[in-house]
Amino acid sequence: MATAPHTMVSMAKLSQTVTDWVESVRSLTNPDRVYWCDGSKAEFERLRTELVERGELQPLNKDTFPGCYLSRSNPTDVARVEHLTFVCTRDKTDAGPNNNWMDPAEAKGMMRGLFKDCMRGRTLYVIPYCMGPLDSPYSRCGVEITDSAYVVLNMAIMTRIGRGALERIARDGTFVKGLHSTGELDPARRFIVHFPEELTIESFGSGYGGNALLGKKCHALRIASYQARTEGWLAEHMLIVGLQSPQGETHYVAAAFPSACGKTNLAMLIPPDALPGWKVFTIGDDIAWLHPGPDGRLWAINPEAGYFGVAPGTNPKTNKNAYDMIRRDTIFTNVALTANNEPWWEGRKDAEPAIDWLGRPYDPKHGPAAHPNSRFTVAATQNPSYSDAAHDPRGVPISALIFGGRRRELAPLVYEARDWAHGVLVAASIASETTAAATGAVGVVRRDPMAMKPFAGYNYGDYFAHWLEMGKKLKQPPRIFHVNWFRQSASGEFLWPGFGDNLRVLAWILERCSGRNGAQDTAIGHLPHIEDLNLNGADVKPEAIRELTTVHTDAWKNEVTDMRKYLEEFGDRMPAEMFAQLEGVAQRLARG
Ligand code: SAT
Ligand code: MN
Repeated sequence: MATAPHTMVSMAKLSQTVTDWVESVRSLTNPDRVYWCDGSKAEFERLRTELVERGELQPLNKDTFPGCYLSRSNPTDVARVEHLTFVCTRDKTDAGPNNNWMDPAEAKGMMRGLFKDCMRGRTLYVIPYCMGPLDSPYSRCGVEITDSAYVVLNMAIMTRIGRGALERIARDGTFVKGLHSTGELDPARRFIVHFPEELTIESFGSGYGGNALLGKKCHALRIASYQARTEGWLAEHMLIVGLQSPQGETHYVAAAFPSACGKTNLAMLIPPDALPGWKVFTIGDDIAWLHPGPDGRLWAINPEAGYFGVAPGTNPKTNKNAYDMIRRDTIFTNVALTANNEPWWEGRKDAEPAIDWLGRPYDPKHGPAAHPNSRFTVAATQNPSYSDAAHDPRGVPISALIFGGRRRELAPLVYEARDWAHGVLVAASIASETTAAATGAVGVVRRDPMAMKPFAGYNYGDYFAHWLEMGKKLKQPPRIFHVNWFRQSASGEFLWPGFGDNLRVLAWILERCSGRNGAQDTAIGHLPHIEDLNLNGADVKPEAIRELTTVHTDAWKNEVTDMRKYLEEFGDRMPAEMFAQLEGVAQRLARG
C-alpha cells in the first residue's frame, strides 16, 4: 500500500473511526494505492489530467467550452437501476412495499463477495464529504470510498469534500459510510444496497450518477430520510427557490418533482418579459433537508454544492441560466459532439451533432445523438441565479411546498390543499410518467408519492405518518400545493407553455401564502379563479386555461378509487389519517 502524503496522514488522524474503516475496506478490496482526497483545486486538476491521459475523459473545445470535458460511460450503465437498488432493514416491513428488500446479513455476504479484491491494480480514493454548509447544524457528513476518479471529480463538484468535512466528522463523531466500486460494469453484477440502520451504503458495478455518487440519492435521500425520521426532520427530493416580487417581498418555496421533470429549470427560472420586476434565486435543484426552526416555521438547506442536470432540452429558451453556466468548467456525461468538438444534446438548437454519445458518426437512424439521460455536472456557484442564502447555516424559511408530476390528464394546473394533513395526501398522490433517469420503460404512469418512490429509505406508511407528525411540530407550516405543467389536450398538445411562464403559477401561490388571493373551493382543494392568474402576454388559449382550472368529478372519483387501492397496499403501516383524508375528498366529490 502506498502511503498518503504527510498532510493527508495528519488529516486522517483526526478521525480514528474513519481510518479504521478505510483499513478494513483496504484489506477487503486490495487496492494498489490508497489516496485521501483533500478537496484542493490542484488535486482536482491532477485527477482530471490522469483521466484524460487514460482516455476516460475527453477535453472539449477549449475556446468555446473552456474547462469542459466529456465522459462516455459504459453503454449499459447510463441511469439509475431501481430493480438493483435495495434497502436492507432487519425487519422487511420496515423497508416497505415501496423498496426492494434483502436480508442485511445476506446482502453483506453477497457484497463482500463482489468487493473481495475488486480494487487490485486500482487506486482506492477516500472522499470525506459534507452534505450542506460546513457550519450548519442541519448538515451531515459521509465518507465515500471509491475506485473511480470520475466519481471523485463529480463528488468534488456536487458536495463539499476534503479536510473541512473530515474535521466536522471528528466533531460530530458519526458519518455515513459509502463503499463504491465500478467492478467490471457488468449489469449482472451490479447492486446498490443500503443499510439505513447502520448508516451504510454499498454500491458495486456501476459508475453512473445516482448509483455511484453516493452523497446524492443514496445518502442525501435514502439514508437521510431514515435518519430524518428518527431525528424529527425531512429529507426530500425537492428544489429550493427564492422568489422576490416586484413589491420586494421574498418567499422561499420547495418543490418536489420526479427525476427529469424540470426541477433544475424551475430552480433557475428566468421571469418572462411580461412579468417585470420579479427576481428568482436558486438555493438548490434536487434535494432539500427541511427542519422545524426555532420560530415554528420550516427551514430548508440544500445539502448539495453542484448540479447533476439533464442536458437534453437545455437551451436559452428553456433554461438560459443553465445554458450559460455549462459553457465552462463542466463535466458532460454521454452527450454527443459537434464537428468542432463542442458538447451537443437534443434541444441545443445553435449547432449540429456530428458524433453520437457512443462515439459513432451521428446517424438519426441510430436514435438520439445524446443519450436521453445525458448529464452535466457543474458547481452551483456557476449558476448566475445562485443565492448566497444557500450557504446560510440556518437555511431559508419555506412559505410553500409544491408537488407535481408529469401527467397528461386529470391534475389541474395548480391547486392548494385545505391544510397540512390534506396536503400530505395531495403529496402522496403524485403520479408521474416514468423518464429516462431510470432504466426501464419511459412514459408509464406510476404512483410516486412526494416524488420519493425511488428514494424513500423506509416504509411509505411510516413515512406518511412522519409527515403528518411534522405538521404538528410546526406553528407556521408552509401551505401545500399541487401543480401540473404537463397537461395535454386530446390531440397531444401541451395546454400550458411551462418554463418561465410557470412563474405565473408561483405568483398565484405566493399571493395565497400572503393571504391576498381568494380561490374556488372544490372537492380536491382550492383552485385559482382565472382572473387571479396573471396571464398578461401569455401564449395560452382561453379554453386551455378553463380546462386547466376545471375539476372533472368522474375522473377524480376514479382517481380516489385508485389511490385507496394504493394506500391499502401498505396494510396497517398506513396511517388511518390518510384514509380519512381520502374519504373527505370522496365525500366532497359525491356532493358534486
Ligand atoms: O441519477 S441521479 O439520481 O443522480 C439523477 C436523478 O435521477 O434524479
Ligand atoms: Mn433527482
